[in-house]
Amino acid sequence: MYKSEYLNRVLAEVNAKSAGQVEFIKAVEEFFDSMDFLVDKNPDIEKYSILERLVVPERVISFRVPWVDDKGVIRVNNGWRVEFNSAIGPYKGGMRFDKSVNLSILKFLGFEQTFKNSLTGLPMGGGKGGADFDPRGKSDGEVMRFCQSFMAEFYRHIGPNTDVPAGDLGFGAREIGYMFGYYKKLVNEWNGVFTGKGLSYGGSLGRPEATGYGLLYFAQEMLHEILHDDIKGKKVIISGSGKVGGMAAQKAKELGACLVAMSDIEGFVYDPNGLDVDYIVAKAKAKGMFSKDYAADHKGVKFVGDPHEMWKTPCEIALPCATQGEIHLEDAKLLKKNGCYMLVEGANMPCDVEAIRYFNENDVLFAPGKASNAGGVAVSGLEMSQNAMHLSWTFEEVDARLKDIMKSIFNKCYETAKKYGQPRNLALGANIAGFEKVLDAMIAQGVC
Ligand code: 2IT
Repeated sequence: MYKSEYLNRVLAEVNAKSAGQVEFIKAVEEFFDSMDFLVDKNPDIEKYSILERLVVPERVISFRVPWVDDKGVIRVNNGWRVEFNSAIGPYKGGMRFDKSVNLSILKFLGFEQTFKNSLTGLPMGGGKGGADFDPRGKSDGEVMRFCQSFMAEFYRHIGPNTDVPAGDLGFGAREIGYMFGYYKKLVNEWNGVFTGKGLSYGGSLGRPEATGYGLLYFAQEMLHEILHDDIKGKKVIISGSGKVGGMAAQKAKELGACLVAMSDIEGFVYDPNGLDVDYIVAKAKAKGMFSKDYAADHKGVKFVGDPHEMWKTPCEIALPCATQGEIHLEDAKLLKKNGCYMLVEGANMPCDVEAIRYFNENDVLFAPGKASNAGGVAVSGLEMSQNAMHLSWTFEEVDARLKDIMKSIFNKCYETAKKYGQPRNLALGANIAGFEKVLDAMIAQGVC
């Protein structure tokens, strides 16, 4: 229950109209926690029915993706693109290929993306898409045929000024390449319709590193500006062996942090003296996982065959970088009990709304993914600029811009949180600061 009757009414509508969409409803609830500080102060929000409009995607595209596997069997998956909000720029956001993908998850991700993209300061709206297709264990030929079948429908909905997809879980350089190639063939035009492209065809240096590096730049800002401390020597734990986790581990090491535990889908490894980050990054890149090999190759390291158990590990800073719903209230309590005083989300909503409330009430400094993992989409925005200008920047130039953007996102969140009398509540700061620009744009553009 919110203080504001308006919020209670809109949430009831969301519950009724999006019944069963658990992830999406949770994302709206978390966002409304922050809106409760704002809606009474700004009557325009209710007057223009902004929240009623904001919780309904502008467009949802849902389609059949038939493809032929290596044995000649015809297979069918579901494909989607949720074009959530284009008030401040073309729809922008990643594509997820995973068995778990459904409309609820894509709506939650597209909703979050709208505020994340706004926080970057770049002109990008929010969108997200994908398929309930698992590329793991599929041959390159199968993945290519799937991507081409997907694009045979998808091409008509996207474009460099309309909707610009990128990667997410299960959707990396290979998938982007196949999709981009087929798009180009269908529309007979070379343009920057995807970001995260390979370097040989318009990709940006620094894009693969951007989310993980940006996460650490954001964490450093939190430490410097709020806790008057530094990450050097801090005991850090990271979940997830994908690009975000790997690049976060690499930057954490470079900044002098001590990575004591890290997980993949098979389990986690723990060494209070610090893990070998180079080994982990190389192994994860080659195989997608590392923990079992790490334990076999390093004497005295502890291996546990359940990644979720890692949240019981003592640490100072936790960086969940795997996926949504990794950290529940009980995990949050254990983290706090075992010394964790700062949690920075690398994934999208790895923490449940109850866990976030607990952190904020119990002195664990928390940063929401829509702010702290925005480095990925920020560098996607820089890739769009480079494509539009027909030039490419150096890694150093992109990295310097990324650092500036992460600093500026942190400042917006922190200043907004202070303005609302909740200086340590960066989730509040991120939600309100991300929302305000979208609000202005929606009011200015009338009822559409
Ligand atoms: O969640 C995210 O921000 C992404 N998957 C990246 C989106 C993008 O357009 O680069």
